Amino acid sequence: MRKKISMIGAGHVGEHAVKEMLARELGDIVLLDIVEGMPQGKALDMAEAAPLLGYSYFAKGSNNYEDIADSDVVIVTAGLARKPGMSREDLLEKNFKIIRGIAEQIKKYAPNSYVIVVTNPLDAMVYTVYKVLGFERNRVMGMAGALDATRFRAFIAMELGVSPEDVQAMVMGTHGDLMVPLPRFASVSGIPITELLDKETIDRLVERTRKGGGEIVSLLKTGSAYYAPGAAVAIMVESIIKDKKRVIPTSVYLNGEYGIKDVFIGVPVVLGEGGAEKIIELDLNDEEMAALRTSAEHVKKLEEEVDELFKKFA
Ligand code: TXD
Repeated sequence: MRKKISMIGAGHVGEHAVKEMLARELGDIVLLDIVEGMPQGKALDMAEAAPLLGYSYFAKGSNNYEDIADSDVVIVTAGLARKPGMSREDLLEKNFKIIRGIAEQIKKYAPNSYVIVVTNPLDAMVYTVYKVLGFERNRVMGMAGALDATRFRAFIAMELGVSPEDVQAMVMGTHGDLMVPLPRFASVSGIPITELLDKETIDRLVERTRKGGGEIVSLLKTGSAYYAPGAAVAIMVESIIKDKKRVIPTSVYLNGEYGIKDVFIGVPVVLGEGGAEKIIELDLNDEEMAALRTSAEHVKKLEEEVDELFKKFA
C-alpha cells in the first residue's frame, strides 16, 4: 500500500524534506502552503526530476487542506522566522496562531496520522499541536534532536577526519542554547570519543553544536538552515513508515520519564510504525541530569505562555 505524507509549509525546510522523502520513495506527498502557486510549482519541478533521479512517487502542490485527507504522516514546517526587531514573545504569539489553525485542520482531515512538528520555538509549537489534536502522545512529536545530533556527529567527524557515517551521538533537551549534547554517549564505530579527543576539544565541539543553528544563520544572512533539517525530517518519517525502529532523539511529551512530567523535550526514542513507540531512559550523571532539568524548566515556562495564549485567543 502506498503511504501518504503531507507537508504543511513549502518553504526551505519543507521542500528539502519532501525532496529527500521522494528520493527515498516513502510515499505520495502533498506539499501545502498558504502562498498560491508556489507549492504547485515546487511539486511540479520535483515531478519533472523524477525520470532523471529514478523515483516513482509524486508530490502534489496544494493550498487546500482537503488534500491532506487520510495522511499517514503530517509534518508541520509552516510559520514565520524571527525578523529583526521581533521579540521571542512576538514570534511565539504569531506562530502559535498559525500552528493552532493548522492543527485544527489536521484534526479534521487527518485524524489518524502521526504528526511531526518542526516550526520554532519547537517544543512550544509541538505542545500547541498536541493540545489541539488530543491524540495519544506516541502520535505527536517534534524534530530537533535529530538535527542537533547530526550536527554534533558532523563536527566530531570533521575534527577526527573520519567518516561521518561511523560517528554516533545523542543530544537531548530543548532545541536552542539549553540543548544537552552528551559526549559520554558519543562514539566512533563503538569507540567512545573520550578515548579519541581531549576534554578541551570535546567542549569546543559541544559548544559549536549548541550554537549550530546560529552559525548557519550568520553565514546565510537571510533565513536559517534547511539541508540538514530537511534530511532529519526525512529520516524520522522513514523510520516510522518503514517501521525501522531507529533510535532518534525526538521531542515527546514526557510523563514521568527522567523525573519530568507534562513537558515536551528531546529524549532518545524508538521510531516505528507506532510512531514514538518507546522512550529510552539513560542513566544520566548529576551534571547531565541537571542540564536536562534546566532545559525542561525552560520549556515548562513556554508551555505556560502557550496555555495563556489559548485563553487569550479562545
Ligand atoms: O530543528 C528544528 N526544529 C528547526 C526548525 C530547524 C530548521 C528550521 N526550524 C524552523 O522551521 C524555522 O525556525 C521555522 O519556524 C520553520 C520553517 O523554516 P523554513 O526555513 O522552512 O522557513 P520558510 O522558508 O520561511 O518557510 C515557511 C513557510 C513559507 O513557505 C510560508 O508561506 C509558510 O511557511 N506559511 C504557511 N503555510 C501554511 N499555512 C500557514 N498559515 C502559513 N504561514 C506561513
